[in-house]
Amino acid sequence: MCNTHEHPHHHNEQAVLSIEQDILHRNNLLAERNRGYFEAKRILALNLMSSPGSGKTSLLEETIRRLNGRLAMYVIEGDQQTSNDANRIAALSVPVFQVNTGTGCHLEAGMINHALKHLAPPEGSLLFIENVGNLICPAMFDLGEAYKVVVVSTTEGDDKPLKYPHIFWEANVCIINKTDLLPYLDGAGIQTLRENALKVNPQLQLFELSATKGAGMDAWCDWLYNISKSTSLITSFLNSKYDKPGIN
Ligand SMILES: Nc1nc2c(ncn2[C@@H]2O[C@H](COP(=O)(O)OP(=O)(O)O)[C@@H](O)[C@H]2O)c(=O)[nH]1
Ligand SMILES: [Mg+2]
Repeated sequence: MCNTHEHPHHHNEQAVLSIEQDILHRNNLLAERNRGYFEAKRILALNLMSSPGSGKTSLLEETIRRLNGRLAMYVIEGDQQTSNDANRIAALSVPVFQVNTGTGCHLEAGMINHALKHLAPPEGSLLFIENVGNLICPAMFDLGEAYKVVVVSTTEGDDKPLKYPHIFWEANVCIINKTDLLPYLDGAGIQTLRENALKVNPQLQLFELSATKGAGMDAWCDWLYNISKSTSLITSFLNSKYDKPGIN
């Protein structure tokens, strides 16, 4: 029995593997196009990823309130269905484009490419991409962003970085949200969650905050403001070097 099944099985596995490779390869090519667009226009793009309900949209709302008038901000929202999150962002008068992925569990570079044509963020702006709520699939798809930000909330349990390490490996920044709920939770508090995240990826830049109550938001907004400004300044310095007469 086993022998007769072995052969066709083998072929199926190869077919699945090569389709997966094709999808990821195509995604990577499109992600590079997005990256080139961001670099040319000195746009800082951040990809926010988390489980559903960790507080990505709340974090964006509070960040926008605090940085409004200081940075030009644009948002791409990803969800399987509804425009609920886009409506929350639009209420703050920030340009937003909603992508609905239907049965899809993550955003892909081609969707960002499409959204960019509608949003047309100007030179030097800050672009937030809120990914579909999911700790697994979004980690595999490069969107051309400069930073991947993983949001994890205190109520999710402190072992999540160990159970879903891939997204924590891929991320540059980890935000631990809902610190205001710590007094109501059993367990070791925030320390184990912090340690587990750093165990998986010691390079993670960590922020601990409460998006709805405001604690810790200043450090995150200051960091964001500084990298956004330095992205536009560094690139403009490089551009100006190449713009100089006599350098071809
Ligand atoms: N207590 C508390 N609740 C929060 C915080 N951030 C978000 N929430 C709540 O968590 C729920 C999900 O938030 P949302 O921003 O929609 O999460 P998303 O699915 O990751 O975009 C909402 O009821 C928010 O009000 C926080 O820092 N503290
Ligand atoms: Mg959301």
